[in-house]
Amino acid sequence: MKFAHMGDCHLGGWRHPALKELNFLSFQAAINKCIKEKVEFILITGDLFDNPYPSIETLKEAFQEFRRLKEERIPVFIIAGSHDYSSAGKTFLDVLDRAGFCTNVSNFEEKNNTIFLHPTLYKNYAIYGYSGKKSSLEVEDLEGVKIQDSPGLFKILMLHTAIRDALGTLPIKAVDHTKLPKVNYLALGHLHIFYQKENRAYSGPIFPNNLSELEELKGGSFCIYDNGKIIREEIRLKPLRVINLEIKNALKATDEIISTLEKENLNDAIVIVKLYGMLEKGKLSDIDFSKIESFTRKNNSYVLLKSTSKIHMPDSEMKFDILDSGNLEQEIVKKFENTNPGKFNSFIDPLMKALQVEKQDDEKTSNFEERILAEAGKILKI
Ligand SMILES: [Mn+2]
Repeated sequence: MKFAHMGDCHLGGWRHPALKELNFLSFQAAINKCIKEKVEFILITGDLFDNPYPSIETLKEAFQEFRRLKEERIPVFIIAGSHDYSSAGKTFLDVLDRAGFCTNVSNFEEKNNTIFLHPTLYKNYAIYGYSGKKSSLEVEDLEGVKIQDSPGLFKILMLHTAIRDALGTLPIKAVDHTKLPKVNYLALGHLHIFYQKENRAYSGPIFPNNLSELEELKGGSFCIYDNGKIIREEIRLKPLRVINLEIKNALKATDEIISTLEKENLNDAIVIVKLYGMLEKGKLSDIDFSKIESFTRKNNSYVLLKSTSKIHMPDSEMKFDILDSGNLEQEIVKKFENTNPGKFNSFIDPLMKALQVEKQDDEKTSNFEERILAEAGKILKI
């Protein structure tokens, strides 16, 4: 009895091409491991794709991996997550399902306000699933959920949701796992953590989905269930170097950052430069990031990521370099943040970036709206 459980693959996630690639390579590494371990099947607990309308490029890569699994005769059982399920109920997973590359196991009926799950049977397994929804709407659905019994079979329940036990006191809507139907294995997705207790587990994401996750998790993971044991498989394809540096003088910062980086082995690494502090001299635009980037590139780093959101200007009387319009936006936001401190300020920059995306030529307005809303929702964590 040996199967794999992965989820939150978020294929097509990340704007930066190098990280988008690493996200995919991590998925590929997980598939390689599953083939090598000769698992009987793979469970994917939602968020295979980062959005309900993946790009052609993302689809090509994903199909190629599903094809390898099909050739190896390793079936895939899947549910949609909060990211790959549109509010219109459409999901690209149904295309994969119809093409015979996976089975969407979210099969249920509603009777007197109760969700009743039907199993997908495979060998001596009964696999039940219920997809995640936007805004954690699935949490209410799952209250009182029932399953159609499958006597004598090993029962697996796949959910894309938050369970209270894994969250602690975080004020997020969550399911009480003790009220869920009793099964042999509860395969969870949605929370980007690795959690394992008794017969239930979150696999963790295949690859971290943003900068803070990357720092926290350092890489991706999934699980292999092997005769009652849940084994965590870590996926770390690149080393991570995080530089935290206080900057007071922006005019000297470029050299300071480079001399700090000189002490690190940057070879093939994901390099994160995090700057913080109150600027006493110069302004953010005095830091020459292209010089820093060419330094890291010369030292063969895989990618350079920078975070400057914790750099502050001393007063609101800032001089704007009107000619540099990209910088102007940033300076205005900084000025606003300095005079209006608040916990929502950290959303400004990512929201501005997210709302800059353009509608694609053949994309319907409603799809585009949904994509924008999903992106904004992700940033606002709603
Ligand atoms: Mn996710």
